[in-house]
Amino acid sequence: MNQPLKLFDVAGADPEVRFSPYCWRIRLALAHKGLLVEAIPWRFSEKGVIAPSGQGAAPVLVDGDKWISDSWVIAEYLETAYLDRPSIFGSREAQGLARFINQWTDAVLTPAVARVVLPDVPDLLGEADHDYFVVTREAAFGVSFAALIERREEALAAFRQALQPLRSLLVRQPFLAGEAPNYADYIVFSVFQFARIVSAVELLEDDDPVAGWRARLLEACNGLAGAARRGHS
Ligand SMILES: N[C@@H](CCC(=O)N[C@@H](CS)C(=O)NCC(=O)O)C(=O)O
Repeated sequence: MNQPLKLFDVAGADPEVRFSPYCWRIRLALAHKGLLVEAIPWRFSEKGVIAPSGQGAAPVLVDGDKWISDSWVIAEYLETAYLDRPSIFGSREAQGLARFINQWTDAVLTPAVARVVLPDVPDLLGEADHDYFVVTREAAFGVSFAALIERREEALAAFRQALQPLRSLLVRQPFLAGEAPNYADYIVFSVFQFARIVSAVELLEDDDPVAGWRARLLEACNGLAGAARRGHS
């Protein structure tokens, strides 16, 4: 029980550049629970290393002899396995609502932000990952990176528009979870953190209430996200 947890965490050619939104929400969940973790840099070309998890995507959490994949499954595992630690959901009811936020984020926000910043990712990757990333993501989005670059302004406007439900909540309260952040905040914030690490594009206008919330989350958990290395100057 006392051996440290391990997390396979997607990294760029520079092992300190950690950019996966799914990994970021778990790193914040672990910090929220005060759990120490060894966040091991993992590249797309290293599928063999995470084979015991039975699939090929990160994050993968290793807790003793347990290998757990999929960020939502990992979050629920952490909540149950470490019940004595601060809750990342707040309550059973809030856990259900967080699941909706997870699905909304991954179905709506993550693709919307990806259309803005995805073309900046390959520059951060090593040789073994570069072409794989371009080919798989161009196929997934059905569009070339060259076309994404051309349509960046349009994609940025669509992303800002998609934030409206978040914006109207954040003018009323400091966090999605209320007065203090929890996993619901970490899920949505992880998308902004991904963009911040991989791209110099500014996603938000200065006076957007979402920008104030993002700044508060960069400071949360002892400034974990704010201290992260960005892949560009
Ligand atoms: N639903 C999964 C998604 C995980 C995922 O897609 N991870 C990406 C990195 S952001 C990955 O490792 N992809 C492997 C690949 O493209 O080969 C979760 O929530 O953890």
